[in-house]
Amino acid sequence: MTNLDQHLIISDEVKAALAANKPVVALESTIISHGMPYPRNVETALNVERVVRENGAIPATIAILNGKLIVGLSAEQIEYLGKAGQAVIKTSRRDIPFIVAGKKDGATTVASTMILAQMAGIKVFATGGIGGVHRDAQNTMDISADLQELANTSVAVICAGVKSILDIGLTLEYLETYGVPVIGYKTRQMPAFYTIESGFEVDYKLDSATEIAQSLAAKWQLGLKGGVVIANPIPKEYSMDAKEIANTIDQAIIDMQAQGVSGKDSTPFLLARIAKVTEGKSLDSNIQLVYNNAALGAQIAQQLCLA
Ligand code: PSU
Ligand code: MN
Repeated sequence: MTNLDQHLIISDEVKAALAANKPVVALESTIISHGMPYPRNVETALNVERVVRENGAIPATIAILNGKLIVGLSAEQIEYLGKAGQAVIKTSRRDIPFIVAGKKDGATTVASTMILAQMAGIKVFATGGIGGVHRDAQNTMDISADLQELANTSVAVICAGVKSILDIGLTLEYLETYGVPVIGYKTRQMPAFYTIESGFEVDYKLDSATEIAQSLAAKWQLGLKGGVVIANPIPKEYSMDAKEIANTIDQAIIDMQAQGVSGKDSTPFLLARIAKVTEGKSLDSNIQLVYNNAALGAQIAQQLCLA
């Protein structure tokens, strides 16, 4: 057994798919434990897997359980994580060694899901939103480790853009500095998660999964390592009113500061607060955009197998 093999468990289904060059889509688990309340988180996670299958790929939900890096969770394991919720440790790159050595449970963020996906040989990962440069980062230095992972780890991440709990402009600048391409799927604008438009432009507008897969293949064939952000706007029928969500987010950030919440607790706090204030409307939108990303992820993964 290699050093890695003693820690990494890939489900039989995912292993067989990868060996046969069949499309696989990685899915994260912090969105389950910290991003949504139980039981809708579990229901959503299982539906996301179904959407990936319906679109022709094999889902691989990723987490750390009892210190093992698991790629391809079972439905029971998803239920367990969803029920445990915030009791499970939100695990980014720097947390991984402690969760493994301590045989603990860890919900993987975008950053750590990318790391585990790469270990398993998965190149496409679908989620809701990525972390980024937080508002007021010039004072707090709060910049998600997701961005450094995108700079270094060769996995494509399909998301609905960047939520305006973050500074969207600074997040795009950071990605540019680190050479991370940002593709808009059928759009020239960086979407803002709950809404289709943010006022910021993306680098490239591509209109098909085939073109996106060809660009990914070209990047990695050239040895240009690192991730790619594929920004897929929320479907119009589920998008929220831009003013309403902007006001809600502004107020949520004020509440967060008043309560002294910071660091890795910021994102989960803001997501829960926004869902509460919008009476679940934001949660409905959030769930729908994840399904939309899962479908596109599966299509890109398929095309990448052919590229
Ligand atoms: N954004 C969302 N939903 C989420 C997250 C971000 O809309 O669930 C989670 C993801 O797992 C992401 C993490 O990787 O939060 C970023 O946290 P931080 O900003 O602490 O790096
Ligand atoms: Mn942070």
